[in-house]
Amino acid sequence: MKKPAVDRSHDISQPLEKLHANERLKDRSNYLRGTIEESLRAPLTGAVTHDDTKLMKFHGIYQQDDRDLRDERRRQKLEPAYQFMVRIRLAGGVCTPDQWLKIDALARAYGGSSLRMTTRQTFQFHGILKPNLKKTIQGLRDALLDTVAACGDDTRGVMCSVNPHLSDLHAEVYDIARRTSNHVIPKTRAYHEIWLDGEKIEPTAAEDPMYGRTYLPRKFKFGFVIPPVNDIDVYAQDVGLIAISEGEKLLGFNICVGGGMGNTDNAPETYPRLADVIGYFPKERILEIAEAATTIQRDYGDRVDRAHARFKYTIDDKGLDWFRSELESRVGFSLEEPRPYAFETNGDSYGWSRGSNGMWHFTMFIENGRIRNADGRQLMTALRELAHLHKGEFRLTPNQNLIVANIAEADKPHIADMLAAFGLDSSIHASALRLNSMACVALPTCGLAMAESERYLPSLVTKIEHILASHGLADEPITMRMTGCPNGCARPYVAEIAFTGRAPGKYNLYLGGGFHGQRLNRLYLENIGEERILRELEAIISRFANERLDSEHFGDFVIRAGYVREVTSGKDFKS
Ligand code: SRM
Ligand code: SF4
Repeated sequence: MKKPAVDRSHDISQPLEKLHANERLKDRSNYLRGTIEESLRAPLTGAVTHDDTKLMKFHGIYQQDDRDLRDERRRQKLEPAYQFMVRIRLAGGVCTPDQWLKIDALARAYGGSSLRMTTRQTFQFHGILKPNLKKTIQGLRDALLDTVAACGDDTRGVMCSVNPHLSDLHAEVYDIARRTSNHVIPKTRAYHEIWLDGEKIEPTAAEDPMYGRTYLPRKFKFGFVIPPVNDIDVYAQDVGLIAISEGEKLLGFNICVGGGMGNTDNAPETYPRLADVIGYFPKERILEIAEAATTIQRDYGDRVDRAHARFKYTIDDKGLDWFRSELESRVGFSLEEPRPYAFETNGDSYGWSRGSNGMWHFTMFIENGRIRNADGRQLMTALRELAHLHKGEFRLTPNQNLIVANIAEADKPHIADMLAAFGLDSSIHASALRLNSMACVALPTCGLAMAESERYLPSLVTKIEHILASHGLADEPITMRMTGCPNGCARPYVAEIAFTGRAPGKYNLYLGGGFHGQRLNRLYLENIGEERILRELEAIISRFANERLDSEHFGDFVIRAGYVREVTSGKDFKS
C-alpha cells in the first residue's frame, strides 16, 4: 500500500511519541552514549541492555549469540552465548600491511582466529566477548582504524571500485571516497569517551550538527564506481557516484539515487530497487552533494515505519524530480545532464595485472570473504606472512576478494613465490561460477538468518559446476549469490541466479539479474530445497546450452526464454 507523502522531519518539534521507538531512543541517548558504559561494566551477563544494543550499532558493534549453541544453552538454562560482531570502517577497502597485521593479531586474540571480509569492503570480527570489546577497539585505534558508523542509522561504509589498472584514477576516486566517509560520519564524542577513554564532555547540540539528535531514519550508503567495472553494484547504493573521466583525468560524477536491496518476503510494500541516474556534477562539489543527499534523507525519510524508512522509499514516494530540485536548492547549483558511461561486469578480474603507473597487483579469490586456517588450508597464516613481506597496500574488493596492490617490479618475484608457497595463486583457477559467487555470513552469527549461506553455498556451487560442465559450460561466468534471509546482504537481487533463505534448507530461487548489476532478478520458485534447486537448474542450463544466442548471458537468456519476466522497476519486482 502506498504511503502518503508526508514530510517527517528530523526536527523534534514533531511529537516524538508518534515516531518509531528507535527515534525516541536516539533522542534520549545523548548523542549515542546511552548507558553503554554501564552495560559494559555489568558483570553478571555477557550481554548489554536492549537499548544499548541499538546504540552500539552506531559504534560499529552488533550483539549476537552463537546460534549453533542456542538450543544446548537453553537446555542447560544458561543465557545465550552472547558475543559481538565488530565491523571496521574502511572506506574503499584499502589497508596497509601494518594495519593487516594488527587486525590479524586482534582476530587471533579476541575474534576466534577468523576474519570476515564483507560485501562492502571491510573486515568483521565475530565472537568478541564483552570484556574484550574495548581492547579490540583500542587495538584498532593503535592501527589508526575505527568502527565509527560501520553500522547504525547513519552513513555506512563508503565503497569504492578497486580498479587495479587505472592507478591515478583509482587513487583520486579512492581519496574522494575516504574524504566523503570522513565528512558524513557522526561527529559525536561518544565513541572516544566510551571506547578510547577520552575526556568526557557535556553533550550539546553542537556535537553533531549535521545529524541532530536523532541521526538518520535508517542506514544510508554511498558508493563510488569506476566504469567499466561495476564491482560495487552502484545501482544498489542509496547514492551511487559514477566516475566520469577523460583517460585517467577525473572530471566528475554521474549521481544515481535510491538503490537498495532490503526486502521482506510476502510484504509487497517492501522491495529492492535500483538507483536512477539523475545528473552529473564536477568532482569539486562532492562533499556538498554528499551532505545535501544525507540531510534530505534526514529531513524527509520515514521515521514512523522502519520498514519504509530507507531512502529508496523516500525517492519513490516523492519522485526523482522532487529530489533533484531539493538537492539543487541545497547545494546551490544545477546538475548537468548525465555523461555517457558503460559497464561490462560487476565481477573482479583475477590474477596479475599491471597498473598504468607500472606497479603490479594480484587479485585472489577468497571464498565468501572468510579468512581462517581450516580444512587443511592455512589462509590466515598465509595472508599474515604476505603482509610481513608486502610493501604496497591491500584492497578488499566489493566481491569479498583481496587484491595485493602496488607491488614494485623488483618485489614481484618474492610475492609470487609467497603466493605459490601457500597456494594462494591457485585460488584463481576455481570455476567461473565459483569466482562469480558470493554469500552473506548468515548462520551461526547472524540473528536474522533463516537458512545457511556462507557455510552452504560452496557445496551447492560444486553441484552446479557439475551440471554446467556436463553441458559444456564449465567456463561460463554466471553471477550467483546466496543470502540466509531476504535482507540482501550479498546483493542477491542483481545476480543472474540468487537464493534467499526461507527456512533451514529452503530457499527462494530468483532468476534474471543483469550480468553487470543493471537489472533486478525476479522470484522464480519459492521455498525449495536442494534437490528441486538442482533439478530446475539442470533443465534451464540444458536449454541455455542449446538455445543461447552468441555471447548471451544466462540472466538475459532466462528472460528471453520466458522463465521470468524482466523486472523494470522496484515496484515491479513483486508484481
Ligand atoms: Fe547486511 C543486517 C551482514 C551488507 C542489507 N547485515 C545485517 C546484519 C547486521 C544482521 C542484523 O541486523 O542483526 C548482518 C550481520 C551478520 C553477521 O553475523 O556478520 C549483516 N551485511 C552484512 C555483511 C557482513 C554481509 C557479508 O556477508 O559481507 C555485509 C557488511 C557490509 C559492510 O561492510 O558494511 C552486509 N547488508 C549488506 C548489503 C550490501 C551492500 O550494502 O552493498 C545490503 C543490501 C543493500 C541495502 O542496504 O539495501 C544489506 N543488512 C541488510 C539489511 C536490510 C536493510 C533493508 O533495507 O531492509 C539488514 C537488516 C536491517 O537493517 O534491518 C542487514
Ligand atoms: Fe544475515 Fe540476512 Fe544479511 Fe545474510 S542477508 S547476513 S542472513 S541479515
